[in-house]
Amino acid sequence: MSELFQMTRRSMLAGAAIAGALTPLVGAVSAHAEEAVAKIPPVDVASLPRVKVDLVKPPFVHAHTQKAEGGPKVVEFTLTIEEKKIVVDDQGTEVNAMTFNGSVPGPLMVVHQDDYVEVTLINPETNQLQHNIDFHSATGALGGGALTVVNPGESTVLRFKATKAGVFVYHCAPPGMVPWHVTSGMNGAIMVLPREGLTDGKGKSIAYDKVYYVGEQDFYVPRDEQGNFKKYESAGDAYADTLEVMRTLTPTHIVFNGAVGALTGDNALKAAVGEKVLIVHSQANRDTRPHLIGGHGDYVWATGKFRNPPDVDQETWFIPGGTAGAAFYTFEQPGIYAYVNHNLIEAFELGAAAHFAVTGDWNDDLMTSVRAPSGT
Ligand SMILES: [Cu+2]
Repeated sequence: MSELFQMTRRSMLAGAAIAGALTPLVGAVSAHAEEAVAKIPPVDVASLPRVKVDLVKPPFVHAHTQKAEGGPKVVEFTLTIEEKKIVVDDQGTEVNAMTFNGSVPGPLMVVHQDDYVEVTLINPETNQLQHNIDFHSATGALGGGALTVVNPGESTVLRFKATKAGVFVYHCAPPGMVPWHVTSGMNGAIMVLPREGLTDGKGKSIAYDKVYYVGEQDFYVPRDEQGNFKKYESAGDAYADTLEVMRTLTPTHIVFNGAVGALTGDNALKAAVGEKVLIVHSQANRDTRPHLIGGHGDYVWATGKFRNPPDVDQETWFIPGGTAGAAFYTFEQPGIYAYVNHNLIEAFELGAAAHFAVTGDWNDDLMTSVRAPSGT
């Protein structure tokens, strides 16, 4: 424990140093902002309507409209940081996770372009570590990371304008400890929809019937001399050993939504033939290459940014680490589909796989068993 507190204190000191180093930057930004204000009429944020959103646990996504109704709004979210043990496979392997709102990944937030995102970040005093949040969708101050460092018992409110449409990662980025927090589960995504909703890149609207959020996570669990995964009382106790495994760049687990099997079998994602499904997929740390076995990506924004026309009819798409991507597909056949990271070792040996369970009528025209497997 004393080691943990020393570490926390060290990270606090590092935080103070970074905050100090940033002061001139923030000042410079303010000076530029004043120039910009002279050219662009300022938005009176206080006069904008406010909407409070209750976030839901992935793979589900809170209710939202795909086309914006009215003008820009201030959209309020609350993220409570939870340090907790989670089990990441069916052997009972534990990770001393760090989470936004208790889940890995954190919840998907949805707003429209030019809305203001107002996030209350709470670090309860029951936690032991310092945290913050860096939004890849935000502009300035390390994505908000420099303005949101909270110690246990503190909270903060950050507001940023969602200027760019797309799906974007957010993650914790505490001074000196960024990769440890990110690979302990502290990441999620935000979807900034174009105000007119999604289009095929040629002006045709493509509304989805359902949206699912898949957060891919690499874990680095230390082993004992016998090769068994070790357990620790707290994240702080696990830190030194975990860092050693992290530095090998070889994850012990690569999973969707926090655990092997979190989205398979009884937990399969549900759809029906004819349903248009948007899959938002984030990976805050490593590259990934989603593939829907037996299906396709009809429209794919692999790097997730909606001002680019989507790629069409994709088999596998590449999402670089630190990015969220989006794929839109209309299911055409019933059955169980595996949705995997098509590094198949990562999918089948390390856990990066989900299932879609699709109901509906089989289309013989698309596929028929002409002769079932049999002896010759
Ligand atoms: Cu953190």
